[in-house]
Amino acid sequence: MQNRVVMLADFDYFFAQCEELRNPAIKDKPVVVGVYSGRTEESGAVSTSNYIARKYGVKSGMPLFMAKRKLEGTDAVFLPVDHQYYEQISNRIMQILRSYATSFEQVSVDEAYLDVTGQVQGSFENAKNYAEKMKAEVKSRVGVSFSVGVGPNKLVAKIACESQKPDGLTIVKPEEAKGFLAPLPVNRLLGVGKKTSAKMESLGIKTIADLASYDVQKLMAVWGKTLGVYFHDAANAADDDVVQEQGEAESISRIGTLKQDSHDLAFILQKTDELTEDVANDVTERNLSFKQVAVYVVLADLSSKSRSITLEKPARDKETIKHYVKELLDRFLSETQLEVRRVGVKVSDFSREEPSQKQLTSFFQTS
Ligand code: DCP
Ligand code: CA
Ligand code: CA
Repeated sequence: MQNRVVMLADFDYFFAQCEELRNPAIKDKPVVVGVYSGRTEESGAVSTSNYIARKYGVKSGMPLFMAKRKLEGTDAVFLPVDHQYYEQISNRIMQILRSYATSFEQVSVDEAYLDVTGQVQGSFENAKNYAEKMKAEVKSRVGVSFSVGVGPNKLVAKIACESQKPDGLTIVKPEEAKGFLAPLPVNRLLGVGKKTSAKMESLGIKTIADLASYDVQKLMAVWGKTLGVYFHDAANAADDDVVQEQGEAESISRIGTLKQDSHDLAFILQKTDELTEDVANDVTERNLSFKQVAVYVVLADLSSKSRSITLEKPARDKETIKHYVKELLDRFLSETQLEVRRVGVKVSDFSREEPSQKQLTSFFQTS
């Protein structure tokens, strides 16, 4: 297999950093974001906290009353989670990160893998500059910092990223990967939880180096073929899991309101052309092709209608969208006297060249 350059980006103290973003006045104080269960004012758990609060011993998952106790006498700020807002910020960052990668895989609200092999010509020296540029762009455009791990595969990138936070950039070259993992405890590997690491310890396996040199046949005898081989490979820094988008969006759309209600095709097309630009950019960034184009119309009486067309073969360009949007709108306007108030453009029925290899990591995602 070709030498890959894979990155993991993980946003720093994410929910708390989002709160600092909209209220910079709290930046120098301990900030704790929590889920309030609502029973009493005190009950609930810490989602996350900024690094100032962490110095006092606050941790994710800790009961809020305990965090309050640890921060007694400070000017700590406690805030309830606002998932919608964090998702908005996350989407803006993800969109920028996506443009840096050949393939992109968002794994959670604050984490994504990027395959940048082509962009950096397989060079880990180039990858450093590239990651710095990416971090700087997100910082200046969104205002959020994140940590990056760079490695020859997802497994190494992830552990590299965890090793230096916040605002970290850790690069592990292919020839360094095994040595980098060697001294770490086995529970740093995805899929090695409390039970497994206890079992491993009873076999004399504590570090990843212990696991790497353990007889793979014996591992298979204990954990079965799939897991046994996985543990062996992972400990040896081997992972050929590809970076690929999960749960692809079913459609991409934009909607907007006309400056004034209108029945004039040319006037309405000015708006839909603008919307099409955005839709087409998203399509390009996600490396998709679509087979369906639709327009959505809200009329002056506030009734809404949509019209769609299925293409004979997949398309990916802006002009195709514009062409069919015009055709659909033209036909639609001939069927009604009412003026149009809002319009939307949507493409769907996506396809993309995708490797169909079953992912080992999805095996663990439920645990
Ligand atoms: N989260 C949560 N409850 C947890 C752990 C995390 O609600 N027990 C939420 C809040 C975090 C977000 O998920 O901001 C991302 O989790 P991370 O584990 O990446 O932690 P942070 O981003 O907060 O901190 P770090 O800087 O260590 O990545
Ligand atoms: Ca994070
Ligand atoms: Ca994370």
